[in-house]
Amino acid sequence: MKIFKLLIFGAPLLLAASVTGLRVASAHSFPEQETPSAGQRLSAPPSEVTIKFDAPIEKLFAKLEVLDPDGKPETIGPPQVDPTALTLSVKVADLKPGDYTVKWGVVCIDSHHTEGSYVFTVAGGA
Ligand SMILES: [Cu+2]
Repeated sequence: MKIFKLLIFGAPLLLAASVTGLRVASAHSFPEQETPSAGQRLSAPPSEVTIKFDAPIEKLFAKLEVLDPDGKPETIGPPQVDPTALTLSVKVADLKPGDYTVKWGVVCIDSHHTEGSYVFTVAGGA
């Protein structure tokens, strides 16, 4: 009876452990290098935003948005994934001084989803 109970209550734990183990063991795509980088203060506006990932990403599901201080998209055209499947980039409009939020979402080749956001600043003329 004790063993039976242990099995019942142990199963979800075991499942949780194996899922966690799987997530740790397999490749996940996380940003390795961001251009502009998180928190960076630029004296001149960038023409594009690029994120290099540490593991290949699926072209079909890659999302990259650049939002101005009012939350308005400032990207030009869809984001591009380079042939190595490691770099995601998007062209941006002529950005005025202010804080810009970069929001990204990708799916790695073993289908895990990762996403995040960060802010960079285009400095004012004054
Ligand atoms: Cu993965």
